[in-house]
Amino acid sequence: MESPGISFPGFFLSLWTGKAVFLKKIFKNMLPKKVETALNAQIEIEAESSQFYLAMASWAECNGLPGVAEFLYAHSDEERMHMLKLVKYVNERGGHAVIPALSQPPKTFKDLHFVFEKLLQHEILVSAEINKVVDVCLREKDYSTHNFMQWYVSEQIEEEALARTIMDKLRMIGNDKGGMYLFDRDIQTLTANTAGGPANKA
Ligand code: OFO
Repeated sequence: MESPGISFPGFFLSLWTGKAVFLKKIFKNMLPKKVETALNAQIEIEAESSQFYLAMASWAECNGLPGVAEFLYAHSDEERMHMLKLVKYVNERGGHAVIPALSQPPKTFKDLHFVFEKLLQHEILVSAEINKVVDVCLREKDYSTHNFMQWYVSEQIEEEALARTIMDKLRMIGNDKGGMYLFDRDIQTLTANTAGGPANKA
């Protein structure tokens, strides 16, 4: 009488098929190469942003603007957190997050208007770069990363809006020294608000 169940070769065949399916699942879930490259480029951009805002913070601190300095130090920390979030995501998905070399940011800035004008321009540029990453995700059909990147899309909308609000305030103040003093004091409220914002809830 034949023993019930699976034969010896059949057993190995099913084992191999199971393994193949398992491996296929793992590779299917791995980061597509083009997405990995795009995310590594974004890691560099976030790191450069952090460095750029750190240079602005240091300049503000050396120029009697402690409130602005505090705001920019916090903003620099946020950008570093954005970079780390990407680093961890790339590695978790089986890619390799590359930690980039950074270029020297400017040491001095003409004035506060110039600082925030640059900050707004930089945020607009970052938003465009994030959209490029989202575009690569869609082309590569990587819906997990597409989903992950939506956090950055929302974050950029908030950051651009904040930079525009600050620019509006500065335009109203013009070169009025008293106004500038109050601005430096009030921006600390913005620091407190952004510190509890979505960037730090991630
Ligand atoms: Fe990374 O959030 Fe702006 O740049």
